[in-house]
Amino acid sequence: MGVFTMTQNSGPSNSRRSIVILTGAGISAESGLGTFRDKDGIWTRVNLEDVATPEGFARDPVMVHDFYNARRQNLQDAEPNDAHKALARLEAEFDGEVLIVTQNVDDLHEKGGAKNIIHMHGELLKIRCGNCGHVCVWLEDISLETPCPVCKTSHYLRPHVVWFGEMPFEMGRIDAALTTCDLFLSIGTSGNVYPAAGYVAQIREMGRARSVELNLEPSEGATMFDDCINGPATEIVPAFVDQILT
Ligand code: BJW
Repeated sequence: MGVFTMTQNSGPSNSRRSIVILTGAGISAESGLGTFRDKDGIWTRVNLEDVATPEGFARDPVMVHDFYNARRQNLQDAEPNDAHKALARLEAEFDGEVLIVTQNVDDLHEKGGAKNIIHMHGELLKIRCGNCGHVCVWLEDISLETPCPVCKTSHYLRPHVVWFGEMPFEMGRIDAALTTCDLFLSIGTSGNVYPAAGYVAQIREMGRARSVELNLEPSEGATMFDDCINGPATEIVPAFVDQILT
């Protein structure tokens, strides 16, 4: 069976085909950005309750700023890899809709040339003001004294990322895309964090789309997918995209 065989119940034959691609830290691993839960992952070095929860930020904002300042600087040296570029090529050349729903806070999909992207866990190169709500691109370090560029108040800036216990962004748009897609790909995510971890179950329940996991190794939910392809993203993603486009 081809990698993108429309199922019998996948909608009217003249409807435009649609692909939703969920990505996680594994797609950026070969660009030098750390994953979270692998043996040398970020959560083996820092306690996630300290740096990735609103409670941790309230307890020790300086530590949280230090953590994100370092990652913000590190990200600016990172380059997209062949997996990011292959997804951008898919978006440009596929005769239908391609939506990338990334859990990643990096900008490597954009740098790789993709355009239709939802950052459900936010963006590391943006900040948000807790006082006036202003969101903007920010490449420098932030401290408690850094004033908001709009309301000028200090002590309220935070990274524009989604911490545990906070609502991910654009949930309605993601749900709508999952409901109508014909192919669901999950790339480089361990399937530990909800709601993203539940998308494959939603896809299965609807019985409309084919689901494929592309990951270094089988994830927690691998058995939920119709197919699994294992290996480094820079190898398996370009090969898979080639198959779809031919
Ligand atoms: C390679 C590779 C290579 C390596 N090639 N592959 C049940 C339902 C709903 C919610 C919950 C629930 N149970 C619990 C919750 C709450 C919670 C949650 O999920 N907790 C779990 C720990 C159980 N979720 C939340 O709080 C979320 N909000 C929420 O649920 O709001 C309410 C709501 C309810 C119902 C519906 C809708 C909403 C918010 C979660 C926020 C997560 N934030 C973080 C930090 C972001 C900022 C930052 O970067 O610091 O997001 S945590 C971290 O994990 C980050 C990631 O996006 C996320 C996922 O990690 P990811 O990408 O999967 O990375 P890894 O490291 O886990 O996996 C990497 C994979 O790549 C591995 O499999 C490797 O093998 C592979 N790999 N190299 C290919 N070269």
